[in-house]
Amino acid sequence: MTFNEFMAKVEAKNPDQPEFLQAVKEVVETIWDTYEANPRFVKNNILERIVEPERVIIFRVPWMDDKGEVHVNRGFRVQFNSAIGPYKGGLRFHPSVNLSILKFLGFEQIFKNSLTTLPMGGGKGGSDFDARGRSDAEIMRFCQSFMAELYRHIGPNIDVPAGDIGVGAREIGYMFGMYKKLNNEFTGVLTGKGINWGGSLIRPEATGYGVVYFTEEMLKTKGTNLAGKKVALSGFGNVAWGAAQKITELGGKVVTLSGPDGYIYDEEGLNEEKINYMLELRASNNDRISDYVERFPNAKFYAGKRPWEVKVDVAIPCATQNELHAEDANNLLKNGVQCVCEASNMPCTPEAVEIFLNNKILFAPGKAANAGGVATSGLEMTQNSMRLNWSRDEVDEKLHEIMRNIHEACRANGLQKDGFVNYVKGANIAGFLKVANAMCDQGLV
Ligand code: 2IT
Repeated sequence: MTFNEFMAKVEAKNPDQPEFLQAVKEVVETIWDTYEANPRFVKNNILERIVEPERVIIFRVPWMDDKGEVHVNRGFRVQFNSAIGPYKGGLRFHPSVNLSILKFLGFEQIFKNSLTTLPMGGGKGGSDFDARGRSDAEIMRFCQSFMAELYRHIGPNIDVPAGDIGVGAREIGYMFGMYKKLNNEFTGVLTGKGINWGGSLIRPEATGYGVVYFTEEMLKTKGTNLAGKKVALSGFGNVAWGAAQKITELGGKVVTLSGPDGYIYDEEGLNEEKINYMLELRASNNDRISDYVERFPNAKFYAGKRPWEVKVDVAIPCATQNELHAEDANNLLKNGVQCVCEASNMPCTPEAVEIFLNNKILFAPGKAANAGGVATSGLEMTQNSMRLNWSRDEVDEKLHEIMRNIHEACRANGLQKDGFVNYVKGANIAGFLKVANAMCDQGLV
């Protein structure tokens, strides 16, 4: 079978899933030669097996709003691959959620989790629930109803969900409470838990910190670092918050944030007060970055625009999939960007990725650069199993070490003859090999 024949088959099976097909194409394109060169993989038909989720659960989530009106959302859990550990991956609550998006995220999660070196399979789930304007009581009732079905499909050795867009400590708390009530069991079934009930220090910061550790490793290969560099971030949620903290701590200057309504440019750069304000903005449930300029009037708001038109040294997309297009990639390059590090999952379109790779700048794919979040979830699972808690420094040191190792695995597998490192290829090959070998070892299941 050729690569094109393979893709045609996957497309015919999943015609209505553009994000999933985009994620599959990127991975399979870059591992194709490695796959073909390994007769064991071909004989076991690993590729056709790896693009099919082991199981997909779709369920009804009924809930009542504060006025007594009944609403219905759709709930999902994609249990994609358990070759190297229990299914692991976040839950996303956002009106855009559908099966294509959760299959793309679940598929990416397989390779990301493999890269962390921890024993975690790949999964993802969520719902098309829209939290905008909802009260705390409504969010609690929704989370409880969601867990009233999900609980029968998950467990600390089966499937361990966590947060993603729209799911933070508050939602994890309500879901954990409901799981505990239904199962009468206190276990590490979710990660991202509160610090007093099984959570890990550093987990809230981990995705952003990890992205910055990875960025520093990339810059180091060019003999430089973040100190004094201007950085554009998109989004204003958990990932951007953690990244902004660590960049600022290392002497970099974060000059942009964004929301669905546009972006803000803050020439002075973010500081502790502004970074704390991001939490306030998120808790307000209104998704408006324009509020930032009311609080900090020296910043400017650009309605309906993306932050990639600003002149920066480093760009770190932290919002969502396909948020950085070919036109943005060209703008960034024209303005002399040296490094683009994906912090959200698949933020750059395939055309944008191609432009960065052709121009041979430092470019890191999300499944490598943002793996610090799920890696620290893995460390939370370890602490739960041991029934003890590590200190902040212990967790941070382990996270840092994991990110250095992921960078090295990408470099080793992505190094080209001319010395350029294709981190996309490196991440996909390194992540794939471990899972593919485990699948072969375990027979046809
Ligand atoms: O995309 C991701 O890696 C996450 N949302 C975190 C998943 C996790 O299980 O911590």
